[in-house]
Amino acid sequence: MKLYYTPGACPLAVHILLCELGLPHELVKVDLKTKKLEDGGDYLAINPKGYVPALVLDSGETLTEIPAIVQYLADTHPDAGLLAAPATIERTRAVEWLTFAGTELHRSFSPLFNPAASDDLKQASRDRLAQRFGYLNQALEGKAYLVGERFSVADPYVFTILNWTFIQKIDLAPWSNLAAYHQRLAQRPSVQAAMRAQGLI
Ligand SMILES: N[C@@H](CCC(=O)N[C@@H](CS)C(=O)NCC(=O)O)C(=O)O
Repeated sequence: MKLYYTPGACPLAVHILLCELGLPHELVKVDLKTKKLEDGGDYLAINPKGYVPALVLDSGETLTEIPAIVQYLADTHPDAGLLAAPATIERTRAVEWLTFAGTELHRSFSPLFNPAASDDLKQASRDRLAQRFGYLNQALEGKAYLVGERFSVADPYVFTILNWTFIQKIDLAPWSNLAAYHQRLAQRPSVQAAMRAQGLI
């Protein structure tokens, strides 16, 4: 498999999962400004959407969109227990968290990384994130992971997004469950392996 990524960006969620599942993979770095690969190749020829991640399977099929990719990886490796069976509440909870991560957390961060975004929009995004972090903090009360008692496909995505709080100087201290959750996941071997491979630690 080939994972098209940019260090520290959201493909880290997929990368963690590949490490968690022990799946052999090649990393291909994408320059998001130029849409070029390190060898000068055109990323748009791989993923016309122009954003990362893209995961090219050994069959040649290209998958995009984090919730879709991680569900595919977990469903094709059911023994790892990273995602419950379809039509169960536990499965739906995992998809609920993946959607929350993508549409509420990830999207709220986007203006903070956008040099063209106004200060007002950036402040509104910080306020929105604070509200969502409050909810997440409550949901994590007494829990080690988002779904049930075990690590699932939802955790690497939320972990990846929480990493951006350090870049954006958002102090997690007011949300102690969230800070502890991030620290706990940061110790996980698959998380460390992916972060090391991306040069983040
Ligand atoms: N909906 C996409 C979002 C991916 C995304 O936002 N990727 C960012 C990096 S974290 C990106 O490549 N941004 C560059 C761009 O949009 O041109 C997914 O779930 O994979």
